[in-house]
Amino acid sequence: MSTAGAGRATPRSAGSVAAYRSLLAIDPEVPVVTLGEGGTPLLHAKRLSARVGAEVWLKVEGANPTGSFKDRGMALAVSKARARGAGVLLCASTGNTSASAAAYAAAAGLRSAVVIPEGHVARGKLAQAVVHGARVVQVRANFDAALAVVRALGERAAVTVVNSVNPDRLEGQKTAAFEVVDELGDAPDLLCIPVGNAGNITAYWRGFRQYREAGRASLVPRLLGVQAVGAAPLVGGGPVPSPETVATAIRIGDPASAGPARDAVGASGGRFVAVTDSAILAAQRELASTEGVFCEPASAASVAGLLAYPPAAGSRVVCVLTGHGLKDPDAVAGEGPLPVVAADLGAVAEAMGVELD
Ligand code: AN7
Repeated sequence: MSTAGAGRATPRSAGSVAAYRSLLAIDPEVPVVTLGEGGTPLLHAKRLSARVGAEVWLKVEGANPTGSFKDRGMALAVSKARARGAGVLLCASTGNTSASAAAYAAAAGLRSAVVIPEGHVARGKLAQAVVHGARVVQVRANFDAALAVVRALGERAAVTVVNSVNPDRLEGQKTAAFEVVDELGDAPDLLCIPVGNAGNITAYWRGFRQYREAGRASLVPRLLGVQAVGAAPLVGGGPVPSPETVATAIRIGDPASAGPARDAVGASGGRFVAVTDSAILAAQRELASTEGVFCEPASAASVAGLLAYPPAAGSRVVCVLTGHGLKDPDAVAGEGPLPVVAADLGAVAEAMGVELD
């Protein structure tokens, strides 16, 4: 799979838009803004595979430049926005979109502003928005209210909204599905993916469909869309006014892409499921300690969903790990105090539990 402009014939650092340009809606003359997004690892999860009796792969989207999958869509959206003469990029965010928008705005020489729910954005993500020079506005409300304000601002002010209500975002995010198929040689049987605003699951579905229609894949996967129990509008059947979950990235009660996501999951023969916060944190810990992959809580929801709803024996499964664990170090505190001893051979050996001979 390496015809020019489709598949990774281009160098990795040229980014996902250049790699798949001929398959994406972007005019040939538009210069690409890139930080080298895409080309992320697809790792065979040996212990998880053995545990569920399937062939499980991890799509490690935390390896993107700002540490989440948002960079794929941001690269395309910011490229097109700059070409159209945009000045200020604006988004509402639970954290990762704001980090990505701020970084790509900086790379493009544009300004950015982000509206976030006060007190519910993980520390690493907030640091990214600040260091990349975004104007950060916190609102005393949740993400859904922040997005409503941003959409209204998009109508009334000279700003370009780069939330996934901007179709260029989902267009760029299709590249993750392309990569999965290019690497596995076909689409998997099942895709497990966390769902917040429901853009990414929609984008994967479009990508898989496009590849099957182009004859690059023989099937499309069933979609397992995973939400947190306290923020599960697509499982419960309606908006959740006060969503709550430790996975702050997906603390969303009224997903903007609910309609297309429902259509995608239905057409795939899949389903939406909800997992508890404790199952999310347990899955995060298990991935980190048995596979060596540290993802943020929202991302671990995909694996928690897989464990709660095991696939058919022997099926091929991809779990999308949407963001890096370092985004949210506070989510893994709560270990109790770690031992502190004198820098002394005997004391350290004893604290480690090893015998000296
Ligand atoms: C790590 O950054 O909505 O279902 O404002 O950061 O496409 O919304 C983040 C979402 C999953 C859910 N995993 O994806 C934002 C934001 C991580 C995320 C999701 C998000 P969508």
